[in-house]
Order: sequence, then C-alpha cells, then structure tokens
Amino acid sequence: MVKLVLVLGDQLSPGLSALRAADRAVDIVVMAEVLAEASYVPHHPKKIAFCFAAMRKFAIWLTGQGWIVAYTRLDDPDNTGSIVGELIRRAAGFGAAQVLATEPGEFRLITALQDCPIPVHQVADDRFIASHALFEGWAEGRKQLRMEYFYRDMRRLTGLLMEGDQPAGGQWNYDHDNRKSVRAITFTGPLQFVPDKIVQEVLDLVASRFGENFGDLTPFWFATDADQAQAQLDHWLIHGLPQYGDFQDAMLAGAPFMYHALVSFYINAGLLDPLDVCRRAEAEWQAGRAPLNAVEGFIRQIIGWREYMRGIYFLSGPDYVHRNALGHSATLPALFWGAPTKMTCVGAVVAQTREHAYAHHIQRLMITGNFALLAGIDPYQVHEWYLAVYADAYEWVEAPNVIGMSQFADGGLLGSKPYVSSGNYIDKMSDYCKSCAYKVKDKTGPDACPFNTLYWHFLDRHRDRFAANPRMGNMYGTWDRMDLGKRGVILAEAGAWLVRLEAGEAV
Ligand code: FAD
Ligand code: DLZ
Ligand code: SF4
Repeated sequence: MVKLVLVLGDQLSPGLSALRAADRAVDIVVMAEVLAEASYVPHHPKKIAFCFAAMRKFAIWLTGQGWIVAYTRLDDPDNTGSIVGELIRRAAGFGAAQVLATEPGEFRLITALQDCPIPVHQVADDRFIASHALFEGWAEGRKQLRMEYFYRDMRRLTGLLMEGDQPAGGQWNYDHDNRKSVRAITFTGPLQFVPDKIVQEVLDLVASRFGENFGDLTPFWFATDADQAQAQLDHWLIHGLPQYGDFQDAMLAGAPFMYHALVSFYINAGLLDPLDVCRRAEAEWQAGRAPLNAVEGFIRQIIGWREYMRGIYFLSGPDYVHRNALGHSATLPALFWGAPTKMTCVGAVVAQTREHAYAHHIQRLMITGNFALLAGIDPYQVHEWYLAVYADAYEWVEAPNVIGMSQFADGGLLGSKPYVSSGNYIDKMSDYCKSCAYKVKDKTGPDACPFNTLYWHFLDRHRDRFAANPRMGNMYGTWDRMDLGKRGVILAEAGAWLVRLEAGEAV
C-alpha cells in the first residue's frame, strides 16, 4: 500500500529517518510550503526565503534520486495552508492510508501529526547524537543538570578530540582561553551566494507575501543547498576557525559575523550533518591548521550545547515555553522591532538582526537577552521574538536558549545562574560603548549606562531567589556594602528608566 513520506522544511537531509524507512519505488514524498508554518510567528523574510528555496532544491534533488515528490508551493491554488491539510489532500489524491514522518522539532507539530485523521507513524530524528532515551537516562537521578558533564559523555561517545579515554591536550574545556577582546578582525565573513533562478522566484514570492515582516529580504546571500553549505563550511574552516576560540565572545560594531561559522542555519535545516562538521573541525586541528582551544570550543557548541538544548526541550515538555520563574511581565518594547534607542549595543544587534536574520551567541545572550532579563520582559514574548527573527530558530533549540539560558525562566533547570551583566562586561567585550549616548563609566546620573542601574535593580528585586546562590554571593556582597543612599538613587533611576521604556520613549 502506498505511503506518504513527510519531509519538513528543517528535514532536508539525504539520510532522513523517514526516507530510510520508505520505499522509493512506491511511496510518495510530500513537501509543502504552507501558511501555517510561515506565519506561526512573524518570521524574518530571509528565514522564510531560505526555508522555501532550500525545500525546492531538496525536492529537485530527491526527484533526481528516483523519488516521486508531491511538492506544494505556497501560491498553489489547492494549497490547504497547513501540513496536516496537505497530508489529507495528498492522501486522497494518491490513495494513501498512512504517513511516515521524522519526528518534528516542535511539540506543536508533533501533536498536530498525532491528531491527523490519517495515521502518521513518527520515527525518531536520528540526526542528533543523543536520542531522547539517552538524554533521559543521563538526566535521571541527577540533582542538577549541567552541560559540561553531558558534553564529556558526548566526547566519549563520539570519540571526538579523545586520546584513548582522556581528552586531547589533557583538558575537557578550553573556555578560559576564549574570552579575549578584539579591536580588529581579519576574517571577511561568510560566503555570499548570488541568488539563482529558483532563489529569485522564492524571493519574489516572499517579498509579495511577507514583505511587511520585520527584516530585510535582500540582499539575500544564504546557501540554499548542501553543496553551497559545504562550501561555506570549508571557507570558514580555513579562514575563521583558527581564531574562533580566542574571540568567540568578542563583539565589534560593523562586524556582525566576527569569527563565527554561520552554519547553524544549515545544520538545523539538514543541509550539513553536525557530526561531520565536527569531524572536519577536528581534522583541522590534527593537521596543525587550527589550535586546540578553537576546535574544542567549536565542537563543544555542537555536541555539547546543541545536543543539551534539544535534550532539555524534549525532557521538559510543551509547557516549557510558558515558564516564568522570575514572574517577569513587562511588554517587549518596540526597540526590539527596530524603534529608535540610544543604547548603541542593543540598537546594533537589532539592526544586524534585521539585516541578516543573524546575531552571534554573545550578542543574543549578553546584549538583547541580558537587556530583556534586566528589564523584566515577559519571557514568552522574548521567546516569540527570537523564534521569529533568527534564520536558525526552531523551537527545540531556540526555547531552551531563550527560556532557559537567557531568561532564567525555567528557574535554573538549564543553568545555575542568570546571565546578567552591567555595562562593564559589554565594554570589555565590545567597542559599542565608545559610540554610545550613554556613558558606561557612569553608575548613576542622566547619562549613566542603563545596564549599570538595571543590573542592581534586577539583583535587588530577586534577592530572595539569588542571594543564597554561591555563584552570586560576591555580587550581593558588593551591593550590600554600597552606601544606602547610593543604592536608593540607583534603584530610583532604574525604576524611572523602566517607566520611560514602558511608555514607549526612545531611551
Ligand atoms: P558558532 O558560534 O560558529 O557556533 C557553531 C555552532 O554551534 C552553531 O552553528 C550551532 O549549531 C552550535 N551552537 C552554538 N551555541 C549553541 C547553543 N547555545 N545552542 C545550540 N547550538 C549552539 N541557536 C540556534 O541554532 N537556533 C536558535 O534559535 C538559537 N537561539 C538562541 C537564542 C539565545 C538567546 C541564545 C543565547 C543563543 C541561541 N542560539 C541559537 C545559539 C547560538 O547563538 C547560535 O547557534 C549561533 O549564534 C549560530 O551561529 P554560528 O553558526 O555562527 O555559531
Ligand atoms: C520554518 C518553516 C517555514 C517558515 N515554513 C515551512 C513550510 O512552509 N513548510 C515546512 O514543511 N516547514 C516550514 N518551516 C519549518 C517548520 O516550521 C519546522 O519543521 C517545524 O517548526 C519543526 O521544527
Ligand atoms: Fe550599551 Fe551601556 Fe555601552 Fe551604551 S554604554 S553601548 S547602553 S553597555
């Protein structure tokens, strides 16, 4: 009996489990550009264009491999608008009574497939190192979940950077070498691909249907097939990886990419295989072309953080995105959507996000994330913003990064302390403060950097939760030693600033 094989926009992998379980002689691959997926958050137009263009090219590739592909374009008149709608329509058209699917990366779609009137057999997504069972087994019985220990197990399991049962170089983690600030960079950034006919058609479609969404559609330069994604990886391994470790946390105005790989879009969509990417990086170290701190740092992000995030998402369940352990409720301010702000750091990250649908990790964590947390913004709204604006954002990876790592809204399930900082850290790691209307050295007063006052305001209002945290004792010690009058001024100024922010002033 003929089956349908669903391939979603982030499942563009030749070895996808659903394809492996199907019979290309009889089964029909279903791929569909649908409004429900393109609008469940107001995605950045570059993200939608990347997804549709890569889907169209993957469908052509599958056809070349002998598969029959039933592909629905967004503007097809018969398009039902949702994945389940398309499965029902295609099942009727092809006389299929069953669907095979690789488990989606989002509870919303997993549930929709479970509720589909045509039976959908969801097979595990084995493009990850840790299965759900492996992660659950690892987490079970642990008082605290910490990425570092999980990461070590992933090193042992994959053999990456291992010398026998010991880590290469004698240390598991070289992060302490990776915090250098930088004043100039030599890497010229990712390869920029000129849109071909397929991409251009998609760009025209996206411009007409999603042109009002936040984000610049053009210039569009993303890779949209596996060969191009591989070329970007090769380019970065030679030109970016050697310095990646040293400057992983650095930020410069006008340098949105720094030494970062820009491969998350491609890995998450299935155009690159994560383990293969790691092996390529390891080979650079083995050949003496990249230092261990860079290669270890990069591999840790993929087999450590990326896998850990997915584990936390699936372990926590669908309500994870609604967690709000700190009770934050302020509305996401318009400056996240590009309204003017005097804060150079936040303005720069939002502007480059609008331009490229990309910001690197420290920008997401220590600029926009830090700001949202200090300002007490409702974490669900923060989550929806990140899910919309970044081209690599799918809930399984975005939500743990935002709800857990960045907003501490899961109450510490993912990390032991909140990532908050005053302006001092931003000044150390970037050149933003030099061109800012605020003065980073001013702790109070009309020109004081808002991060400076908000930082203490955050600690003060969450004293009950954090004062006993051993990693935060020093901060509370400093606050408590401060003159009472000064503390009062800081809190009053922070409070007044937040009122102006809430009122929509261009602060
Ligand atoms: P590089 O710095 O070159 O890192 C290499 C690779 O490591 C990345 O491509 C990515 O696959 C992986 N990686 C690094 N850090 C993480 C991490 N924390 N979690 C998962 N994978 C990681 N990453 C996403 O893929 N999708 C998201 O929606 C996403 N949202 C984020 C939201 C916040 C608030 C924060 C703090 C981080 C988020 N990240 C997300 C993680 C990280 O910022 C991006 O993976 C990274 O910026 C992608 O750019 P790159 O390929 O140049 O990364
Ligand atoms: C992100 C996205 C978008 C914008 N559009 C589609 C689409 O039209 N069809 C599709 O199959 N997938 C799309 N995707 C990716 C899905 O949203 C993604 O598969 C789920 O969020 C699960 O990770
Ligand atoms: Fe950001 Fe403060 Fe520096 Fe301005 S002074 S760029 S607001 S950290």
